[in-house]
Amino acid sequence: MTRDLALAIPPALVDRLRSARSVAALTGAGVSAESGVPTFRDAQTGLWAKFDPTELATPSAFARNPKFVWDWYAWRRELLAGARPNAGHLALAALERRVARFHLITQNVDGLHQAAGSSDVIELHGSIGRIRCSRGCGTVARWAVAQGDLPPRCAGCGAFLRPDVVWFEEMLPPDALAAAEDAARHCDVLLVIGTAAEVYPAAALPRSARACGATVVEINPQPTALSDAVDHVLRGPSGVVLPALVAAAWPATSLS
Ligand code: BV8
Ligand code: ZN
Repeated sequence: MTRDLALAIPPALVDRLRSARSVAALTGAGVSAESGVPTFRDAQTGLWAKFDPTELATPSAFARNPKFVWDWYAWRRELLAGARPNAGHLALAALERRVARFHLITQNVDGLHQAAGSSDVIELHGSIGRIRCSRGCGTVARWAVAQGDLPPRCAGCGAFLRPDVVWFEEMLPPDALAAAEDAARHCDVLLVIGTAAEVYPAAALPRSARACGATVVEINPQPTALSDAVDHVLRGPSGVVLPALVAAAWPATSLS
């Protein structure tokens, strides 16, 4: 599979990647699918099957029922507890070691890029591994399984603690968004991996990169809202395509 896939990668793309001084990657839920982490569009299971994630991940859902939303994130954390970085995550960590300037921009809150060895990952939508004060008094901490009434209270001001993620209708962290926009505008190649490209402002990054002259590559087994606005489409699972792409550009690269 990988060998004939390596063949299927356009030589022009391999040359462009190998000669690139600055490479960026934008990832979505699909890059973690092969680690057993359900994507946002995969049907939720169990208690959550009836709920649309985009309705649960909102300030109004938390205001309406803080414990319900807290439990949803606790459930996702349990799912994540057994998840390990897959070959796609590892290939991106190897790519970082191969190019002069590399920026990894993720919409994922699962921390699997960091677990794969990628450094200074730009977390556009926060991390499920952290909690913070819902009133914003400044308290931020590592997630810990909490006893007693849920959600636990902030030691600083007594407000509820919440996951340190960006909910719909909430602004992204300004420094992360600025770093992502800068990386997109100054890269030679942008890899767009495992995202349906429907959530903004993240979904606007590929078009601004292309408008600034970058070669934009979509890696996704399915067509997306972006497919007709990129230079190359590699249709396949990222855990297979990314190792093949890195191996095609740098044959001697160890991916582990
Ligand atoms: C904001 C954290 C200002 C929480 C998340 C412009 C136009 C339209 C709407 C808007 C707009 N600007 C703003 C909006 C509103 C909204 C938005 O974009 N809505 C969408 C739904 C239309 N944006 C916001 O609210 C943002 N904030 O704009 O603030 C504001 C303020 C008030 C009012 C308005 C605006 C905040 C957005 C961030 C929300 N938080 N996550 C949590 O995780 O719990 S978003 C969350 O959903 C993820 O982080 C990710 O961004 C998104 C899921 O998308 P994907 O990652 O693409 O995943 P998905 O499941 O959809 O698709 C998976 C893909 O993988 C598929 O393509 C599949 O084919 C592929 N795949 C599957 N297997 C594999 C694979 N690929 C490769 N390999 C495989 N093996
Ligand atoms: Zn507080």
